[in-house]
Amino acid sequence: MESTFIMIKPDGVQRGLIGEIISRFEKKGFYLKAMKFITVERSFAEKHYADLATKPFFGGLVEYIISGPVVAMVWEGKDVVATGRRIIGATRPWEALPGTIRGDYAVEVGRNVIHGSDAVESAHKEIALWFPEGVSEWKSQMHPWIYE
Ligand code: DAT
Ligand code: MG
Repeated sequence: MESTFIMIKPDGVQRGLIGEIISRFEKKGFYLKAMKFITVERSFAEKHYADLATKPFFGGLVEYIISGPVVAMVWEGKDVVATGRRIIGATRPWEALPGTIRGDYAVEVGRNVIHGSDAVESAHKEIALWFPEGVSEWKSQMHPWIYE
C-alpha cells in the first residue's frame, strides 16, 4: 500500500470545501492516516515548494499558501499517489475535467484548492516534512470490502 500527501489549500478551507474533499477520498476507499489544521510559516512553505523556487510565480504561490490555515493529510491506498492526482485534476483548473476537485471547484491556477504529491518519492518527502511525528498505524475494518 502506498501513501500520499494531500493538502487543502487556504482557499479550500475558506470556501468550506474541507468536508467535500475529505469525503471524496474516503468514499473512494482510501484511508486517512494523519491530519492537521495548520497555518504554516513562510520558510516552511518555501521548503514544501522548494522545487519551484526558480519559477516566476513562486512568490505568489508562497503568499497564497501562508495566507490562512490549510488541512494537511496523509492518505493510504493502492496507487493512491496517481489516483489521488486524478481525483484532484489538472494543475490548471480550466484543463481539469468535470468530476475532479479542481474541475468542479476551481477557476484559477493560483487558487486551485488542493495539493497532492506528484510521485511516490515526493510523497515520502512531503509526508516526512509535514508529519515528522509519524502517522497512525490504524487499519480499517472495511478493508476486505474495498480490496480483493
Ligand atoms: P500541482 O499542484 O498540480 O502539483 P505544480 O507542482 O506544477 O502543480 O505547481 C504547484 C502549484 O503552483 C500549483 O498547484 C499552482 C501553482 N502554479 C503552477 N503553475 C503556475 C503558473 N503557471 N502560474 C501560477 N501558479 C502556478
Ligand atoms: Mg506539484
